[in-house]
Amino acid sequence: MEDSLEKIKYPIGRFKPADEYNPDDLASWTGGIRTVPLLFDYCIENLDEEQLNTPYRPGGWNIIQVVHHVADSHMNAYIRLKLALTEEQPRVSPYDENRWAELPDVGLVPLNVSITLLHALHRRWSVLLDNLTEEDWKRTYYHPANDEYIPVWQMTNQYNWHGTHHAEQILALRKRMEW
Ligand code: NI
Repeated sequence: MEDSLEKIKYPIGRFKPADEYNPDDLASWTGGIRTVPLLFDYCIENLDEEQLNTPYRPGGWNIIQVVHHVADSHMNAYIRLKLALTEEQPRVSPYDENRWAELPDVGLVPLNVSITLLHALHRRWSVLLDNLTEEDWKRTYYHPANDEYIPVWQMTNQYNWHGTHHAEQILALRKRMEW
């Protein structure tokens, strides 16, 4: 049976935010942020240029765009985290992820560069998360798109999901294509 579009777009399901958290959750989410670059190494192993240029779904981003998108998204997340930790409820800037994915760097820079970027970025990100105080986890930033105050614990929950979500899109494509 063919996978539904919903299943192809959301192989691990849509993000369901946790209502609350405990220290084990924080350790688990931080662990996911620490290790997801390794999952991307695995996702792209031995793919050739044509495979990398294949959309993960009809009309969707190709694998190269997916990986550069994760780097774009997670750079924004890291900046938001640092703003939340150093300012009082800072207003963060939304960005147009689809237009970002069409900018020239995405077409011109090999995706290995963004994989390397993810390894470096997630190293800094997870070390920072490993060293937060109980108070730090409750700090927030203001996201104008949904008029929401997002606490640091919740963004960590969300970005842990986000990395795996995109990696699994690639792995599911490989499985369907028998690559
Ligand atoms: Ni995304």
